Amino acid sequence: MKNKSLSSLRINDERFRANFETLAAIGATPDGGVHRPALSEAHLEARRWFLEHAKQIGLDARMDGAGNHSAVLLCGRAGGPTLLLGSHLDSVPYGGRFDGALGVVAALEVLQVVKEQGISLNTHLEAIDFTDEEGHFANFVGSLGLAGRLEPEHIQHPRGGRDRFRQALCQAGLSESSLFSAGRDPATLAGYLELHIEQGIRLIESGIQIGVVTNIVGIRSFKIKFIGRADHAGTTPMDKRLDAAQGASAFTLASRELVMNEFPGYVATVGNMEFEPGVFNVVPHTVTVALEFRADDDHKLDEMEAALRQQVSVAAQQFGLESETEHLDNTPPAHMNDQVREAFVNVSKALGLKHTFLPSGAGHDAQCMAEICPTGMIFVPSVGGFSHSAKEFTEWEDCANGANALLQAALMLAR
Ligand code: HGY
Ligand code: MN
Ligand code: MN
Repeated sequence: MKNKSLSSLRINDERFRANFETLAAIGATPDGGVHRPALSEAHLEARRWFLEHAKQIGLDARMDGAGNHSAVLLCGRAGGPTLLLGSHLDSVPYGGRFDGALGVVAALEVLQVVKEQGISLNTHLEAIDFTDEEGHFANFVGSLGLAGRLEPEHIQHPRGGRDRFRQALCQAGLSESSLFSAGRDPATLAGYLELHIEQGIRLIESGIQIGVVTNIVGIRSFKIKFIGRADHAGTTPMDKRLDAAQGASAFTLASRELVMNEFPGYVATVGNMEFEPGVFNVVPHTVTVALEFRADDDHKLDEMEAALRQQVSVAAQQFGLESETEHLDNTPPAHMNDQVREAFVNVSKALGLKHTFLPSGAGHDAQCMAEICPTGMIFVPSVGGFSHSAKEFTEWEDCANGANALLQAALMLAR
């Protein structure tokens, strides 16, 4: 096929939508969202769907040692590198149907179009679904594994505990050691492209269809224990308590003030607190706080970490508590590749779609892939900016625009 006719190629919108709906039914919640935490039964079912669908459309379906699921189309020159397209099929608990899933279904659709047209390219194409993008156990375990950047410390303290992680891996046909076998030789990779919903309001408010991502935030996460003493909730006077709940709460409130005043534009979140023993009539002896914070440069992350650690000490001291801080994850910020960005800009123009440049405040597998190959992302508008909730919604026309931009960018970079 000539370059000119390649540029007129489009995805099959009806088929793309039908596949998206089939997938959204797996782990569906009554409010229109999905509940597919990594390696849960619903997630494994979604992944079975991926493999079966890939086989049905004549792609070579595979799983690597980190559990990443791939569908490969050998459309490139013999021995040529592979251009990866994808995202993730896991969701946050009770999340939305678009986050991750859109990019995976779009990647499969792109490969199907290229296959049915019998197009020969310079590089092969591979649709990929990364494992645990949402960090149910360990942030980006699949893409870190593939990038050869997974270190033992990443899986030392999985969220939910190591036993549960090992058990979940085993159920998925994986093991802790297999995770380290997924590394790919960067020389075999032509790049990585990801279509995703914006998860914010910038595109929808400005009426722009495509956001070309410039960079992705770095994310650090910690578990912080405030440790006091269990006491009777009825007989221990307020001033005689070593109440872990007070320290955890003081820290939570202080972290907001700290970030708003000293790190404007950046974010810190206390996403969970576990109380021990966690009953009405006992002063809690321990509260474990789940903290993560984000910034677009490592130096800023260092400064935030130091300031937040200081706040932990202050809050603990205020209530006579001990504290322990355990470092869980550190995903560095990443820049998207200039050439890939340019390709997305050019295809947006050619498709008559308005585009703008946006940084990503959400984390993505693309930030791990950016360490080893030319990587880029595009966003499509999120109605109301909602995400990580069942209210997540993107107009279908925008999903289709994004998939066409992905198709055209893939063709541009792969030929
Ligand atoms: O947490 C994130 O930013 C992403 O959605 N995984
Ligand atoms: Mn997400
Ligand atoms: Mn996502």
